[in-house]
Amino acid sequence: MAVLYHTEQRFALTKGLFWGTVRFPLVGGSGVLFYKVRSLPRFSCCSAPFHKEAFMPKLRRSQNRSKVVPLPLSIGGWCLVNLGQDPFGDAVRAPTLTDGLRSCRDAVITHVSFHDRDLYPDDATPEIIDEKVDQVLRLLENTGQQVLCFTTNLFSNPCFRSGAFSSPRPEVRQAAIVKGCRSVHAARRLGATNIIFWGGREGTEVFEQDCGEAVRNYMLGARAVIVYATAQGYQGTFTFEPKVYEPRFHSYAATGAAMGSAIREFFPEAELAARVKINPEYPQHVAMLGLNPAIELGQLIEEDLVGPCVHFGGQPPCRMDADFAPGLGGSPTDDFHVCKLLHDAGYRGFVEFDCRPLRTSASEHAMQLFARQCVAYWRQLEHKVALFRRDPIIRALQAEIFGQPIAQLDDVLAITAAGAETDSHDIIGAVNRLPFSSFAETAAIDTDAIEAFGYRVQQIVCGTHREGAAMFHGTRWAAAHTATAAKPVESVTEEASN
Ligand code: GLO
Ligand code: MG
Ligand code: MG
Repeated sequence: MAVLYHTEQRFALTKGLFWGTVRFPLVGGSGVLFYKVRSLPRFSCCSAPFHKEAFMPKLRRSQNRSKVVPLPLSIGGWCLVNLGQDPFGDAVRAPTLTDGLRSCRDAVITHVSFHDRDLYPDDATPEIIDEKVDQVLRLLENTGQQVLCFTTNLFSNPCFRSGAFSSPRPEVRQAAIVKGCRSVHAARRLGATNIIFWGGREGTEVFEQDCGEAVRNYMLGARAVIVYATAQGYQGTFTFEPKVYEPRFHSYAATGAAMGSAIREFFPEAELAARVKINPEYPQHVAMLGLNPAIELGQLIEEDLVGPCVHFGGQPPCRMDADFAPGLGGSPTDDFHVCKLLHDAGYRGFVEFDCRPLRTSASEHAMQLFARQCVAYWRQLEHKVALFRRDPIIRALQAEIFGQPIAQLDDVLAITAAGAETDSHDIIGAVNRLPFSSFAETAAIDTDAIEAFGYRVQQIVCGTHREGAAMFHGTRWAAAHTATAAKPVESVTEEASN
């Protein structure tokens, strides 16, 4: 019979309020849990309610012109104490959490996240956990920062070498659930408002098990922790953090889309679906496979799958997870589009830096400069989003790229979005009313503005937008160029203009 702690009985007498109320199927055995999960209501395309309003946005987000309000910032506590070791070389620095937190506070990173293992050993007793949590709370009181996320390390302990929630061995899956459930207490005490599940070991090299069953076990294991946390009164949110590979060579539910699909399948209840989301890591976790973060993020936002934080850093494409400081190794244009997508969607969650100084930075000053770079780079991106929104050339280009709405097309989309219950005559009639004349006429539409848009975005990202405006002279966007030259674009973010 699995128990959360061997000392639970004794501990329940002294701290009955928290530990004494553990009445989860996990404690009594896995059979009950499995039965309950199997009898979940299933989602299906046919039976799920279809709200057409949700699919018919009134406003094109990409033309959002509102003021850019800087997003709040957080950092992984594990990044601050990174020793710079790698599989081939030893530690090169010994930064303290206190110094790291101070550097971040000075750079105005107001929040920090922790793994259980960052604070206490995997086999820590409840007394030791409380002691360590108290220490961290005192430290944070001094630096004035708050905890954003708590996360269970299910990848370092050798017991998780065959996977954690998805391991083929039930003993290992049980250990993962116990460790995840133990984290709930620390998460609550630290005031973490989100719990992250990063499945570093949830994968395979030789396909020793059915990959579908592995995903099911992964999700049901995490679900056990989530339902347990809720039963314990935890009111925060939960996020899964997908990563295309590494440390396993093939990871389960490895992309935002795969993870989103798994979340819908295994968290079908509205109350859970509203609290179980994704915290993507951009660009690292997608660019390491050559995928584009903006493509993934756009879809996750559209499907309301982005949780209360997004991990951020720097990544050369098609390389192992680099976790460089933001701006190093990757594409500033892709980073700009990530920032723009979040702001266009009105995202108010945190940008959490999950990255670290290079191994060549071995002095005690490294962390300070690194923290400043994280903040400065993100604020620069926000500044550029503000410039983009106010840029008259961009406006002229967008007007052409998007053209004018076609009322009959909107009718077809509204009627078909309403689902199969709509009268078939209405559907057929609406399609027949489309004012389509010929493919040749459609092909004659001028789309030159699309490439020009790419040039202008590149100028804004590189900071050459003022002189670059001259390049548009003589084009049909020249009037916009004149306006730009006459009236310099102002910064609209407070931080950005500092
Ligand atoms: C590794 C991940 C990892 C997670 C962390 C939080 O590539 O990014 O750092 O973000 O464990 O769960
Ligand atoms: Mg990562
Ligand atoms: Mg991460």
